[in-house]
Amino acid sequence: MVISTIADQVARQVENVADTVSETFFEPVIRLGVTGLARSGKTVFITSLVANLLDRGRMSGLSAAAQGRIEAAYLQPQPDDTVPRFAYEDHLGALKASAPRWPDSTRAVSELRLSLRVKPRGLLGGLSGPRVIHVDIVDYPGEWLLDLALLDKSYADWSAEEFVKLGGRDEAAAFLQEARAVDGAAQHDEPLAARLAEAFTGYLTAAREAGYYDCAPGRFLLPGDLEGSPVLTFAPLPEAAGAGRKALIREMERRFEAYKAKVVKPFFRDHFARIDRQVVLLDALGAIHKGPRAVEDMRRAMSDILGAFRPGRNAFLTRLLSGRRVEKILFAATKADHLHHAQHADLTAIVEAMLRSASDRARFAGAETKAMALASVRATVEDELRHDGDVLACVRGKLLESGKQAAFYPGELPSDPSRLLQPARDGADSWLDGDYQIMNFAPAVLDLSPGDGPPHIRLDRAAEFLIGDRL
Ligand SMILES: Nc1nc2c(ncn2[C@@H]2O[C@H](COP(=O)(O)OP(=O)(O)OP(=O)(O)O)[C@@H](O)[C@H]2O)c(=O)[nH]1
Ligand SMILES: [Mg+2]
Repeated sequence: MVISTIADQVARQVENVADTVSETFFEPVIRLGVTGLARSGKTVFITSLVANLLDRGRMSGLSAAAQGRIEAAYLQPQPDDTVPRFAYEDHLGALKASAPRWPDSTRAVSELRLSLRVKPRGLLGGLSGPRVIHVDIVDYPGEWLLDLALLDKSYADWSAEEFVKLGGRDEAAAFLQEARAVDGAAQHDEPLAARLAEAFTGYLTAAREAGYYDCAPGRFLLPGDLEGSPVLTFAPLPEAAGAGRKALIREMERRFEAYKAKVVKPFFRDHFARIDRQVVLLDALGAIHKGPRAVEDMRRAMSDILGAFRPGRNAFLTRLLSGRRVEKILFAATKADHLHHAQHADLTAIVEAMLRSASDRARFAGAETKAMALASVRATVEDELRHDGDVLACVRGKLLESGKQAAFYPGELPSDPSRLLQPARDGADSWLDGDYQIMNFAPAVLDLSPGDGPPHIRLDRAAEFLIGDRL
């Protein structure tokens, strides 16, 4: 028994060493994290990125592809046996169907290994043979990153902050009423705890719907297989003087701590700490459509996310990373195919301005960062619309809801981003200058020539920034 355990351990160590040796000396691995809040476009991004790296006809912005140095690209079994595989074939299948669909929503972490056989650049290319570089793509919900802030807080601090924040939000009225009526010092009662957690989850869901991004704890919105478990059955409560060991508030506190220890920390340890490059996807057009508050919230979420990547911000994380750090972070506004290309520069400028102010706020000095606007899968074509004697540069596509073809002009984005960001910061209720529309387009039928991946906008540039220097 003992001997077999030891043998097992030795075998495992040998395996680990073997992994490390092959990775360091022969086959470098890039771990690319892909995150973003729900519906920001993570699944479509990964699916199209992989399809376009397998068939590189539309990847001229990726220099290794343009120089013909990528000899082969193929999918391989991923290194982590316990992480669900990213269902690439299913997602691509949905996009490629004769009646194309967007892939289903995904609610947890998943992973895919894409391996590239690359000829080294320059002189070396002629001397040494090609190398294999593995790109491990890890898809995880952005909501989980925002939980990092919870690690620094006690239950009492967190509750107090939540009550201040929720006080200003209509979506929280029902929960606040219920929570304030509760005596936290009374003995713990499971049905009551469950009711409070449910009301709190109801608030989080409504808040997210309304455009708030600071909806932690993230797993309340994406519970997965933790649904109904005690780590997700708690809520903030007002301070309760004289609460004994068996009081409701003590049990809530214990569960809050369990959430930190058993949900938040393992995610950072097992996934986050191993990432080399990161792309954060933002549905910036969606936020602009929702209004100034959503834009301001997105800016804050960006700085919270950046904060997570700043070494030294959090004691737990600093210990965990021990000198390792993410080298590059791309903030990408997705779904740019909702805009005519004449407006892309304005969208990029808005995300750039948000990133600048987020870096100031997070006092970020770490990874190289970049902002850009892209479309993972282009669902529209460009068109012109005549309106009151003007010609509007717009896009045309098939509407998701009705299946009808329609031309669409979302509104004129200002070329000076502060015209959006300033009112957002000042807490304006609506945009003064105009209204911004959004429409959901169905994916277009993909009629691909051999060697071409799905049509996209600037996905090749995103790949160049994220992995180009390592190829
Ligand atoms: N027009 C257009 N729509 C897109 C694009 N990418 C995503 N979308 C839309 O955004 C929706 C969400 O995209 P997903 O890739 O599923 O987003 P996600 O972040 O994986 O969402 P969850 O898994 O629910 O968190 C899709 O169903 C599409 O409607 C794009 O490049 N162009
Ligand atoms: Mg998804």
